[in-house]
Amino acid sequence: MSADVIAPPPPENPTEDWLREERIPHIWCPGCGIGTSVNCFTQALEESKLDRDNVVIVSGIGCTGRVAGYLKLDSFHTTHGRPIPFATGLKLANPKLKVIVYSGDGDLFAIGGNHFFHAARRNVDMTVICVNNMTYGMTGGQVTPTTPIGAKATTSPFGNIEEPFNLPFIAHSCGAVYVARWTSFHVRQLTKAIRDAIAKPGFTFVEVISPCPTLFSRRNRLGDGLDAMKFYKAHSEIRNGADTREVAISHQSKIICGKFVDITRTTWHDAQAAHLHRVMGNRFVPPRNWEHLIKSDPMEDLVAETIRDSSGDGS
Ligand SMILES: Cc1ncc(C[n+]2csc(CCOP(=O)(O)OP(=O)(O)O)c2C)c(N)n1
Ligand code: SF4
Ligand SMILES: [Mg+2]
Repeated sequence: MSADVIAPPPPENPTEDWLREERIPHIWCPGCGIGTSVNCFTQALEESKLDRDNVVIVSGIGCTGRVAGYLKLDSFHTTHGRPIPFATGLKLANPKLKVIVYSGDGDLFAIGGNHFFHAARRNVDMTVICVNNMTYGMTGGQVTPTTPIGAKATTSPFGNIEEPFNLPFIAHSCGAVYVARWTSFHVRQLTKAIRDAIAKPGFTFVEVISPCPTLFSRRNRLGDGLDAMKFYKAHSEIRNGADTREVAISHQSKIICGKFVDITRTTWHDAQAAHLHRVMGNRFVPPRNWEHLIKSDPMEDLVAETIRDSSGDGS
């Protein structure tokens, strides 16, 4: 090329605006599904048209836990297993925030399992995105609570014998108001699911079945990231509204995907406000930014009355 020919600028990455580019290149291996999920996430945020000053992302520890650090949002890379209580604290301190937890199957359902159950039970208003690669990727490929029976891991070289969790069933039975599962092959559906989950008040959950080619796939002789995409394409069945008891995943078996749960239940904040108003009457002062929370509240009249009453002279 002659010296006076100017090369065209590289094409803009559609997610550029959401990434802390100074932190790129990222740590994820070639063919890993985490990056694909982030692409869907940033697309969902773009489509959601949220005020990004009010969006926070919280991750735990793991390869997936690194997501928070790459996003140009108020982001928190917390300790292993603790993103949900951290996120709950953020939401309590400022109910106006849109709080999103983004972490791995090990982080959210092994060490962090207890927190997941109770945040869902309480219907704390947050979205939890779990990248389920069925292994502890970051620490070398050990068994997690989602590793299928028969799959090999560093801690089960002859194959896992422990019954894995069925994550949509757990989320549903603990009280989540929105539950969906897609694979990292289903990018459009995953993007829409994340968008819908973020838009819905209450505890919402999106599971992303994702390959870990370096540790899980290699040890189980499942090929590379592209082989995983071919597998997801050939072996996924979309069944919206499926009974969550029937969507468990076995080793290299069919993966049932779709939106399984979409219900309405009073959120923790709304229940708390209504209750305190009942008990304390006009002495109850609603939290800061309360108006934002009551928009889709099933007890809207009661809470609106709370605000009206407490904005009076307090007598
Ligand atoms: C208290 C504590 N125990 C153990 C660890 C080690 N550790 C770091 S990441 C991780 C597993 C993460 O697995 P997962 O959440 O599935 O994320 P992935 O790497 O697969 O994306 C473990 C056990 C730790 N950092 N802190
Ligand atoms: S070790 Fe596995 S989960 Fe971690 S970045 Fe590599 S492929 Fe992804
Ligand atoms: Mg994992």
